[in-house]
Amino acid sequence: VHQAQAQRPLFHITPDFGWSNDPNGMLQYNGVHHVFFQHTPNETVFGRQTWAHVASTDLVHWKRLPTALYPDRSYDTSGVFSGSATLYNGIPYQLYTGVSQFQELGYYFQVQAVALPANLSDPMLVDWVKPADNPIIPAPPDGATNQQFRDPTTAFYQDGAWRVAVGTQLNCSGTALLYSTQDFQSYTYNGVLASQIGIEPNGLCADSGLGSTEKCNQIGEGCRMWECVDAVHVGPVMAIKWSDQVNGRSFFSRDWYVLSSATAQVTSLDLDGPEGSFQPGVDGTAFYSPQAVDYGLVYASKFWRDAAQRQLWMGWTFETSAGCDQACSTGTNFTTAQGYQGAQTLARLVTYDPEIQELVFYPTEESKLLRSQQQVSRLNSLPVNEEGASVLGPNVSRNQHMYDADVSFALQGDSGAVQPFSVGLVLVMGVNSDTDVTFQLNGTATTSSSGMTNVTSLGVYVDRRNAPPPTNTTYGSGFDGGPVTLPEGGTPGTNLRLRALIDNSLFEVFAQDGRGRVTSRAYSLAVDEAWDLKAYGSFAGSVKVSGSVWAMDACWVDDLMIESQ
Ligand code: DQQ
Repeated sequence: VHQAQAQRPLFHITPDFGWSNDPNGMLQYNGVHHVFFQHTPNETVFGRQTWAHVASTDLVHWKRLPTALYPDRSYDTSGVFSGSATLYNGIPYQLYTGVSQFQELGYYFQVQAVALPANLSDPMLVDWVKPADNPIIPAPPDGATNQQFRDPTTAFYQDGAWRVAVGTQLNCSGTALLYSTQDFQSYTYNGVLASQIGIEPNGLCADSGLGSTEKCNQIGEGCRMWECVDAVHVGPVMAIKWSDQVNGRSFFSRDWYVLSSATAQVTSLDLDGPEGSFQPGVDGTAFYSPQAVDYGLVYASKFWRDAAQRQLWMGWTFETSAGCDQACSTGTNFTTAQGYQGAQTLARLVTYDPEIQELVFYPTEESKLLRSQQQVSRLNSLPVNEEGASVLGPNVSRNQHMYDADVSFALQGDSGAVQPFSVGLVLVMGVNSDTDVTFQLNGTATTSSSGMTNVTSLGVYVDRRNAPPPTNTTYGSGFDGGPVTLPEGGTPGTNLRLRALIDNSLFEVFAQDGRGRVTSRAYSLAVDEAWDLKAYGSFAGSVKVSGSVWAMDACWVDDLMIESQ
């Protein structure tokens, strides 16, 4: 087994073989959760896209199903691109983007189409049909073109009609177009729902809290396209989310969102108003600064609701392996040996946190079902220092590097002192220490004898100094990370909490129950017994660690236990 294959993530959704990207069309139907994703089945680079299909009864154990959508119509012959599911009168409608004429035009000609289940009594929804009146939205409004017109959202009911947003480029700016429909067959253009203009008066780089200007400089100026837009209600707020494509390069960018309050949301869809578009703000406060959905390698994410009306979210986490300077869309020896590209994050629950006026994203409760019987260790007041202390018990099988580490750091120190601190987990990935990965929280704390009482700033950083075979080059220079907002004057005795879901080469790291999140990939030069996970802390005083670490199971199952309806 090639080292690349040995480090394939096993509890995240990946394709058996081939290229994968955006999650599509998620829905729960008759008790079964469905996830589709962009897939080129016959090669490990981006090609003629299909919709791959997996299903689950618990949102974490998945069964592979046959490809759901193929490029087999004149309007989608070059690929079936991203889209979203809506349950309307109990029927799942998959709105998606059909692309064609790639050979002739040199670009993907984009229209919006629909697919429906062939058999509504099949809980697996294996077969899909494309009605004869496709494409349902053949052309964008004036000013936009079929070259940049894609990724319809889940429909939401507002002001007496179903509304669907579609991403485009207008006046060189990323834009979400709004459509209404009464019957899911004919669609009326309503106007601009949201646009980069107005949301980023000072430019995204200035407002993003990206942490470093490095990526902003790479992005530079240039026309923008909003891919994979979403418009969702989360508790009292409405969120507009977009995937920011700059100069045709999706992959240096991130997924961003802005919020509006519930009252502003009604105005936002009052398209006869002077602006005629979404005005971000919370409780009357202008809230222009876009927030990152995840500070790591996540793109083209999507929100959906399950039958219990939970707001859920999942995103594509792409490769940065083996010398690729972006998502390896052209492939390398490494990605060929790996046999696949791209994975999906775990499903995350999305809530609105009024204290910090941000969305919080955290793995669903079901993620705990992946914890195996083997609880690797239960930590209680393990004192740690800058050297770090192993959090893995003595009898741990280290053949597979799949763990869920949920660890709290209690800072001890002088009463009232203001101190910089850093705490974290270090993943020692092999004998070559250059491949270590660090999950780290930094900040400043005012402490008392009872522990931390005030955190003024906090960051999550993943150090992914990558040295994958065969190039032996280092990918990335330091950190992916961003701020974790804690309110001024944190609760006395609050611990810093870090949860690291480690799946061979894929890491999802959460700080303070989802207020901060970073997803990253890294490969080890040597997959061997030297692997370890250590907690460390650097602080004037000391740090005590508590929590638990579990070994994790793989997500793949051959059969789903379906309760008869
Ligand atoms: N990927 C899809 C498009 C989308 C882009 C094609 C985002 O629909 O705009 O695979 O990664």
